Amino acid sequence: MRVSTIPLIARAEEHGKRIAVIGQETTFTYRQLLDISKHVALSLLRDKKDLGEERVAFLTPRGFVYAAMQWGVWRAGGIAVPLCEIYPPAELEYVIRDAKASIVVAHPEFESRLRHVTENLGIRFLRTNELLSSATGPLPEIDPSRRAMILYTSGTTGKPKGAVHTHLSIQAQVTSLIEAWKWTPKDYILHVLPLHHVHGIVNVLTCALWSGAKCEILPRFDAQEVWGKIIDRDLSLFMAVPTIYVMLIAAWEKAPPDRQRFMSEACGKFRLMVSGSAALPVSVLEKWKAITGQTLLERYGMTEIGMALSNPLHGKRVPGYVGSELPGVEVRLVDDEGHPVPSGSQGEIQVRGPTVFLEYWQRPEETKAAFSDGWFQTGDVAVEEKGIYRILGRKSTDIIKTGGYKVSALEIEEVLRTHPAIKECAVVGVKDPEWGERICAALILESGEKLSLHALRAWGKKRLAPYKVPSRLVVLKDLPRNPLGKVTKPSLRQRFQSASV
Ligand code: MLC
Ligand code: AMP
Repeated sequence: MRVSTIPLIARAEEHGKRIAVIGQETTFTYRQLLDISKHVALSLLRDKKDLGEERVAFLTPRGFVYAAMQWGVWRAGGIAVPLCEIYPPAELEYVIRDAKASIVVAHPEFESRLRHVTENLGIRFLRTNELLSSATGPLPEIDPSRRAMILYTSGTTGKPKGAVHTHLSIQAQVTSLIEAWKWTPKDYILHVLPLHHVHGIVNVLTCALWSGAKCEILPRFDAQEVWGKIIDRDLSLFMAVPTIYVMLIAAWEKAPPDRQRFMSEACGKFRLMVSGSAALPVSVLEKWKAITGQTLLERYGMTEIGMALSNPLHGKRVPGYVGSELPGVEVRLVDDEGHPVPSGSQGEIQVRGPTVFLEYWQRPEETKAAFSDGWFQTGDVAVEEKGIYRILGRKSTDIIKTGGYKVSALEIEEVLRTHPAIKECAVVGVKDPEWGERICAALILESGEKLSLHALRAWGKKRLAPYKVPSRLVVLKDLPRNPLGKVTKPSLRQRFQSASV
């Protein structure tokens, strides 16, 4: 009997007995993933035939339950809204409200963070363990052009926006990467990334599950544990952000020589190691190669478009470059007037093709403004020579990439301004060898007030995800401004960089 028209899920039937997900203590086959996600779907549906794109927000530890939840929501006809396990309640509430979720599911570990939000909003609340029990019944047929997932992403205006992907756009992203990087059922990947962003969800988890491969998911990144897995397991693939490679290098450097040799030799079994989500410094690529013998493959992508550019699987990977167009993806560079620039000139990266998202959730104006003649405007600036692209930076100084997370300076400033001691503030991202960029805040305080970095961070962590909270602080009498009164962020950034503040 046909149970699903979502190709990812239909394919899993072929892999029944194979191991799909390895969690902390347990191993799950594709058959178990199919059966348990069906129970999830039926429990979500209750008496309904189809959730009809209702939003189901869920918060689970990273692992099998996450995959079962995501597939369960999809099989019930819902839109999956994965929540971030390190968000404080205020940020969780924003996402649940903005997505207009009708169901919130939490692992018991996270129940206390979500209960009061759902009670206040009158939303149906479920614990993951209530969804895993056996149930039978038919599931709806799902047209793959339907909305599948909303991922929240920061932009140049205010609060994060929900980027909507359909089953088809996710499928296009997955099949493009599988073709480019030659995934097979023999692959075994170690998953160390958060599961509310495209890198962890699509590039690692969904590519693995589409391929019939094995995905071992760690509940959080820990450099020692990852080295342990690299040594113990028969892994073939690894994907991470540059900060993770920096942390793995630091752990290698701290290890005694005997252990270092062991660690290095264990890396010989990988057929591919990928870096992305932020610029990979050439020094990190070189150090990693010296330690492991592996030349990292750097690629470029974004929540709204999936992956767009990649160095080759076979052939020369050029340090400092992000390669060329992935299968099915069209890329062009345009000048400030929107005209394509000749090879060798810099321009904004624009992307077109089936991997591109559908819309910003319930923001038609912002969706319209994000496209130009059908091309998505990334806001990233690059140069192309002989078909190979190099990222030069971003058009906006208000977008910060820290530890691979995209953060809006404006969003942080908005929160900082609610602190009773802060009169005015400006937030910038400053180049940092570990985090790529570090979030730095310049503050003007109300008269007579004092504020230490420690106190600001403790206050900030109650309102913002930890990676959004400034980790450097300076108190000034005035913020640098241009003649129109606008804070000159490049000069502020320069002052932090040269430590003159
Ligand atoms: C955490 N800390 C930071 C920080 N993040 N300090 C400065 N800058 C940051 N960005 C601090 C914490 O506050 C804490 O300090 C200490 O570091 C440890 O925190 P942690 O949460 O335990 O950190 P850790 O788990 O080590 O996190 C590092 C990381 C994580 C690199 C594993 O940032 C991560 O998972 N990044 C991946 C993000 C990602 O997947 N992006 C993909 C987006 S999709 P204290 O003192 O406060 O306790 C995308 C598209 C594409 O970009 O192309 O892929
Ligand atoms: P996000 O919005 O979180 O999906 O982050 C996407 C952004 O990450 C892009 O717009 C780029 O600015 C950045 N990015 C991703 N990959 C790379 C890369 N290889 N080099 C430089 N920047 C990158």
